[in-house]
Amino acid sequence: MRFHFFVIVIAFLLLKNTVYSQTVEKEFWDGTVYFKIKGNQSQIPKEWDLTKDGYDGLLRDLQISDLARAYGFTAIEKHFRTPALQGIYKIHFSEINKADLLIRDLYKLPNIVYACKAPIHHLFSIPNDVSVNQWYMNLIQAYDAWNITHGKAYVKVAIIDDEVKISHPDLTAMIYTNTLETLDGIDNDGNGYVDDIHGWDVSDNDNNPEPPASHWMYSFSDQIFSHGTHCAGIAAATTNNGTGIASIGYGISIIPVKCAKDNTSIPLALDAGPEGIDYAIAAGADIISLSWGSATNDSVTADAVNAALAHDIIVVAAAGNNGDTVLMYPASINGVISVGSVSRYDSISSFSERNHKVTVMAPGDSIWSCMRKNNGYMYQDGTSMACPMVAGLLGLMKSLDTSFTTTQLKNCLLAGCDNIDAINPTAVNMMGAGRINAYKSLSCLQTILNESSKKNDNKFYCFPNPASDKLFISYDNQMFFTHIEIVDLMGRLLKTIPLSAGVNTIEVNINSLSAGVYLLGLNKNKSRVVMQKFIKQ
Ligand SMILES: [Ca+2]
Ligand SMILES: [Ca+2]
Ligand SMILES: [Ca+2]
Ligand SMILES: [Ca+2]
Repeated sequence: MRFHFFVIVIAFLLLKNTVYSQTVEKEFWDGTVYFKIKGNQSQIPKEWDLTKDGYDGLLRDLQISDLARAYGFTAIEKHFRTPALQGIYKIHFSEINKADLLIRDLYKLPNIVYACKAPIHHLFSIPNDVSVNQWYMNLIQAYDAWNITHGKAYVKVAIIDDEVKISHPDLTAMIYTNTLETLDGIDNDGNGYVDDIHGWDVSDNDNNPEPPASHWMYSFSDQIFSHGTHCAGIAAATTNNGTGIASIGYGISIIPVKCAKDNTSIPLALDAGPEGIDYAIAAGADIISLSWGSATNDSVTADAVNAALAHDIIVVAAAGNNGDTVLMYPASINGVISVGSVSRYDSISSFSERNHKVTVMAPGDSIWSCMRKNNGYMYQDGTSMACPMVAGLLGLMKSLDTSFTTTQLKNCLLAGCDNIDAINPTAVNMMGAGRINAYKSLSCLQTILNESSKKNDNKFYCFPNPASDKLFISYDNQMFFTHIEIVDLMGRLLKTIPLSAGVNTIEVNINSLSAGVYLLGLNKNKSRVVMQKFIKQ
């Protein structure tokens, strides 16, 4: 019995993040630095997992063989695939007291862009055991919003977190499937990830983002490796299936990205958040949800977030849980939607950060969602919970019509917010646009649709319709549209046709399609501007 008690106390302390295995750094992973070089990317080895020979060769190429000896490098990792991030490497080294010296020496390299420590990104949730149900759906007018639209499966929210239990019965139907990938040990779609059919585990470099039952604390606490599952449920749990919970996203898909190692020394923290963002870019996420952060504005996380923004992805992040005005990152990076938390009475949650970078507030007190244990449900508090609610709402908004730009979606998210200043006089100007209101944000988008509905008449059409083997598509490309996509009614992409400038009619062979109704989407980068239905006979 005594032994048991001892183990549980240790588990509790670890949970509170008061005891780390960290010996040197409090806010950074010991023995880990990132660095980024510019230069000839073709010299970077093609293999993502370097062999021993590749490792030595890489040290020579990077001119860091001397540093490797001096600081006792144990591994050098290169995870990033997005072109803007490909110069980033992660070094693990044994001389853990010398991180600052190593960074100083890395800055002497000829092609260095930056070098920095790897921040511990803490998950912004707090255990909670209150017991009432999904009260927040009323507060944010979700029921009225769902009368306007449900979510569409082709809208994808990436949950970048410690795990996602993709087998949970209230999540599994909503997990995105990479249809270009088959389970055969080969990277079929060439995105750099082998067999990434249902997301990716960037920390352990495998295709299974599920929580690891092997972790020694797994059976001691329901909180361990359950955070991402909870967040995924808030954004996009299966809705109207007669089980568990509803989600604001109501039909959108989840890209699960695991960013904590199965054998992590610090539960409730991430070691590979930026790498997770990199994967979400590769997987074609529309929205990225980041329920974690640090007070450090490190270069790698900023680089990864900016790469996502450059890909026209909406990035949503939790504002932080210290209950003060400190800026946390990635939430406070320019262009990120920073989300604070309110209670059911619209009062700011005591734990929520409040500052001039907060973009919107969302319910984050006593949020009932999925947990990994027994495929059940639990309450959690935190800006961690408020964040995926906003990500899920943006997914619902994007589902209303594919033509919306990210700017229009963000503008209507903010325009729909309810002002809660009167309830929170001490936090005025530190709660962004106010508390989200799903119905008002969707109404805002409807207004835009009504105003623009006539403008695209007669500029994009197809014939004959119905068609049997050939479909002719006419378009006027003064707007620099990039491509046309053929999708089925489930939103699955079947064909991509690149466009050239000018007024054109192109011929498309549709022999491979089975009989049924399809959609033609005219696209500008990631945004579908117009859609047309056609019937294959
Ligand atoms: Ca792949
Ligand atoms: Ca494969
Ligand atoms: Ca795994
Ligand atoms: Ca459900």
